Amino acid sequence: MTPIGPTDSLTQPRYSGAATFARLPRIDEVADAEIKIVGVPFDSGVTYRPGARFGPSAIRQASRLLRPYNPAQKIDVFQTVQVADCGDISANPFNIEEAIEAVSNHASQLIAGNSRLITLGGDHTISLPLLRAMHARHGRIALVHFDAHLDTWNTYFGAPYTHGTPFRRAFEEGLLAEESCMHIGIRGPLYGSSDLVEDAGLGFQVITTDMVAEMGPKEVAAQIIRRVGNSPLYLSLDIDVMDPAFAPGTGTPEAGGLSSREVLTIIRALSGLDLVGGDVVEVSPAYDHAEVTSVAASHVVYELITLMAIKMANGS
Ligand SMILES: [Mn+2]
Repeated sequence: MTPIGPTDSLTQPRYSGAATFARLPRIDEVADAEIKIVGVPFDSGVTYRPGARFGPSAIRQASRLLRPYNPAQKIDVFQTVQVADCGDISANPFNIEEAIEAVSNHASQLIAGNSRLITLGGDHTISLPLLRAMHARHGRIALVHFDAHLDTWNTYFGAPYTHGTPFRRAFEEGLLAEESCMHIGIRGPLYGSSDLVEDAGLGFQVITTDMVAEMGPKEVAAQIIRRVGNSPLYLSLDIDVMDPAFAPGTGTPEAGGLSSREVLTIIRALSGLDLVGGDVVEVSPAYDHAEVTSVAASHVVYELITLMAIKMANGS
């Protein structure tokens, strides 16, 4: 069956109509979708600037400009597999435990068949419940985490579930294929050198922003491919992995980051990996200018969809 693609922007102007991701159909407009997009407007786990609850709607708005054919990957993404927008998960802003429960339950329903899921955040707290859902469906997950920050801290003000702690909890809960996990783009000041020691104890390999600059995006991708192998892969991207010049609209910016081009080049080079899920988090539109950040985020999502479409087109 031919997938139902996005609204044709040559017959209906792309700035009109409902703001689904990339003008794709809603999930209730298709029989089922092989790739599902869902938003989690939640930012009650942030430690500094708030506002990522408005990330999903900003990314969808910026995604109006995406077109169906990806020339870098030579694929008409939305004609290859059915992609649909599943709207937003309702997450309680006043109760983090209840919110993450809702996210994992809803995400589990979305991936119950053979669907792959990409989530628009929201702050980084949401990656924990998303990994819980992925683990329940696929077993231990290889996590490739693009971020300026490790996000493996233990607690903030005694709170275990925050945007700086999701991957410590995921490790403790046994969700991760530790030998396959990586952080990409780490930089900026830490609380102490113990942060890195503790993180290494969880099994992560770190490729810092400086290392990306030295080895180049293609070699970074090659190292990711070697480490992930055939494991089911979850790619979590905090938009602050990009320099504030490319992504000012975020909660905890760090100078000296990756360019959007470097990030997109790395991701494009990952085709062949079994990407079962991903998220793009920490877009905080109130700190954005001219949609710079949400445009970058929408392109990351587009490249993740493309990776999934390529893998599914090749029969898996
Ligand atoms: Mn983060």
